[in-house]
Amino acid sequence: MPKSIPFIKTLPELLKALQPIKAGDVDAFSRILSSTRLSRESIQKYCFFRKEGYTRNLVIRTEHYELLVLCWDVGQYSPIHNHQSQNCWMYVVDGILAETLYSVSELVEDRVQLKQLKKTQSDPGGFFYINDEMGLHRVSNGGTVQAISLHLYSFPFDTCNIYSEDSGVVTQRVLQYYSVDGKKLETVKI
Ligand code: 2CO
Ligand code: FE2
Repeated sequence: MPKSIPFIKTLPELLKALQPIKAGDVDAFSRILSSTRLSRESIQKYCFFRKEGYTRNLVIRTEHYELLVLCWDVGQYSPIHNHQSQNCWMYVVDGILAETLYSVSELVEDRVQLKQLKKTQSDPGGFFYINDEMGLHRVSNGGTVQAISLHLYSFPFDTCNIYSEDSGVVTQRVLQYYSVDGKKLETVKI
């Protein structure tokens, strides 16, 4: 029987559980994220919204992983993107978020073909896992209230590929933090 752990309800508990885990231990990260039950209040310090798009707010970054709070206003969504061969877990703290999963063909003359595989909606407490072998995804807030999610990436990564659904053109995006440790950065670009 796999060892079960009690629910993690506060951010300090979550940080303590993550602290010894090394990149590559996918099971351990999955067990921790699936046992997490954080309220919006417990991560309020990291919540920033802006009208131009979702925000990425860094909680902690180590050599093995990074933990972010992402804030999605009503109607906001990510581009279709990959995860640079890293593991990605996403836990919904508040609101409702949808994940649309795509398969991608080989690159031919700088273009790919995308195929929508499925769309899954998640309430608070729900979580998704993805890596590049599973496909690409788009995350969207199609609900009527703000949404907040917790994202764990292992290893951390600073760029990803984004894919145009219409043309299949692939470009690289530099990923930016909107805030670090609860403080908005002055240097944020779109
Ligand atoms: N990967 C996207 C980002 O870090 C968010 S979608 O969930 O993984 O901006
Ligand atoms: Fe993602």
